[in-house]
Amino acid sequence: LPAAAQERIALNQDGFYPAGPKLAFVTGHLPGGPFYVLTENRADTVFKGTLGPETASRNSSTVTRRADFSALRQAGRYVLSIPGVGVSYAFPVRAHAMEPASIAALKGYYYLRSNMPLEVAYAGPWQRPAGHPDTAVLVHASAADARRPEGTVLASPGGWYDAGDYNKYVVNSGISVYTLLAAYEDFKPYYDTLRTGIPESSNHLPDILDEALYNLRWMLTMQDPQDGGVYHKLTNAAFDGWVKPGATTLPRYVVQKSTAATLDLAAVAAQAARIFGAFEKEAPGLADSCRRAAIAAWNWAQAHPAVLYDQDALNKRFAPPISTGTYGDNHVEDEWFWAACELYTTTKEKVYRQALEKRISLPVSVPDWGHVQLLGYYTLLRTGAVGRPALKDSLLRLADGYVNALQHTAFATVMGGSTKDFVWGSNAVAANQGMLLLAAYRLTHAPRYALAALDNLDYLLGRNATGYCFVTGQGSFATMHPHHRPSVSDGVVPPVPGLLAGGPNPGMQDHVHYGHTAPELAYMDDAASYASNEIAINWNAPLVYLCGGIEALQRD
Ligand code: 9MR
Repeated sequence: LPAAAQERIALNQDGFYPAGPKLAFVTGHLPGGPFYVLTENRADTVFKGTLGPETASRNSSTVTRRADFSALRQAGRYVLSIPGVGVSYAFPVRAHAMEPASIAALKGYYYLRSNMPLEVAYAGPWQRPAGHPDTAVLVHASAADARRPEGTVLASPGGWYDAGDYNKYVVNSGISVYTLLAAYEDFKPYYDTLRTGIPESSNHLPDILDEALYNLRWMLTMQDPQDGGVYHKLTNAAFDGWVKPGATTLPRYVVQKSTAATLDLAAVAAQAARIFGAFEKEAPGLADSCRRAAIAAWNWAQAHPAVLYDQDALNKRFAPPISTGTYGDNHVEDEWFWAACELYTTTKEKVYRQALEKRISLPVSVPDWGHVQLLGYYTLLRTGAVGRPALKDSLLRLADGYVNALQHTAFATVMGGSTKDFVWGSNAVAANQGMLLLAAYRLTHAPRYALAALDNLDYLLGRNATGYCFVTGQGSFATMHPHHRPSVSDGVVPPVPGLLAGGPNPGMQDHVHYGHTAPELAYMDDAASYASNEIAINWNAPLVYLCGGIEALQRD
C-alpha cells in the first residue's frame, strides 16, 4: 500500500495499553462507515467499529474522523483497516506500551554527552569518540573582570550538547535537569529500577540521576567560585558546520554572567541537594556542594537582580561577536520565584520563603526555558513545603481549561487546542502540557487528567496531522532527518535514537520550504529545518517525564 494510506491513519505508532483508550484518526473527507481492526497478518478481524462524525481542525484544513477501538483488550499486533482509505501501520496492544519510548527518551541524553567517548557497548552504531573536551575555555571579553580578565583559561568539561549544535547553555540546562529530577521525585519507584544501558547502569544510582548528574556537574563548573555568578553559556563564537562532535578546534568561550543562568543553577542545585542527600554513599559530598552552590548563586543574584543576556547589545561592545543561541530572557521574576521555591524547600530558611511569597501570584503558564513559574508550583505541591490551596487551584484551573477544550479538537488532544501551541519546539509544548496534566492527576486522582496526558503522548507518537512519530527510532514512520549534527555527520542511516523533533512551527524561521504553512502541518523532516526539526535537551525532558510518568502510573 502507498505510504499515503498509512499516513492518513494517525495513531500512536508505539501502541496501546490493553485496558487503556485506543483512538485513531483518519484524515481527509470520507463518507463515514465501518472500520476494522485486523491481526497483523490480516487473517482475523478482531474488532469492528463505526467511524465518528467529521471534525474540522482549527489549525489547518485537515478534517478527521475518529476510530475508537478501546474495547479491544486482547494483547497482540494489529492493523486498522478503513475501507476506501487502506490499512494503517502495524501497532501493538500490550502491557508497558510506553516503556520503549520511556527508555529511549532518557537514553537520548547519553548520546548528547559532550566530552566522553560513546562506546559501542552502549551506543551501538552511534558510537563515537569524545567530542569537545572544554578543558581550556576562554573568558570572553563580555565576561571579563579583574580576577578573570579576557582570555583567562578555564576548564568547564562535560555536560550535554544543547541540541543540534555543539554549544552548552545554562538556561536551557536548568529546566532540562529540573524536569529529569522531577520525574525522579514524582515516580521514584519506577526510576529506582529503570535501566537504560549507560556506562553507569551498574552503579548504585538510578540511571535517571546518573544522566541528570552528567549535566549538573557541568553546570556547577559554570559558576565562578569566587562570587557565585554563573556564565550564561559556553559556546563557539559561531555555530559549527555539519561536522562530527569535537571535530572543530575553534575557540570556546564562556560569556557574560546572567541573572537567569544564575537563578536557574540556584534552583536545580537546591533541588539536587535534596535528592542526592539520600545518596551520600554513592555520591559523597555532592548534596553539600550543591547546597553551597545554590546559596552562592542566590547571593550573586541578590546583588545583580536583573542582569539580562542581550546578545545584540553585547556584540556592540565586545569581540569576537557571538552568534549562537541566545536563550535571552528579559523577564526573570519567574526565575526568582522558582529558585526561591527550590531553596526554601531544601533549606526551610525564611529569606527564601519571603522571596517566593512576594511572587506567588504571578501568572502561571505551561513551562518552557523562559517561563519557569510553574516549576516552582510543581515543587511546592509535590513537597507540601508551602501549604496553600490557591496553588493547587491555579494549577487545576490551567489543566481544566485544557481538558475542557480537548473534545473539540480534530485529534482530541490538548495539543492544538490553541493555534498558539505551534511555536518553535511545539512538541515540547505538547509534552509540557502532558506533564502539567500528570501533576493535576497526582493532585486529584481524577482519571480525565491522566487520560488527557496520554492523548498528548499519542500526539507525539503519531496521532497528529502530519502522521509522523516525532521521536527518532520509535514508531513506524518517525523523524529520520533531524537537524542534529552528529546524526547528519556519522554516516549511519538511522538518526541517533530517542530524540524528540521540535515539531510543527509555522514561524518557519529557517526559510526552508516545508510544503505546508498551516500551523499543525508546518513540519519538514529535513536536516536543514532547524525551526521544525531540530532536537533539544529541553524538549526531550518533558517527553521523558510524560512517558515515564504514564508507565509508572500504569503499574500502580
Ligand atoms: O528553543 C529555542 C526557541 O524557543 C527559540 O525561539 C529559538 C530562537 O531563539 O531558539 C531555540 O533554541 C535553540 C538555541 O537557541 C540554540 N540551540 C538550538 C535550540 C533549539 O533550536
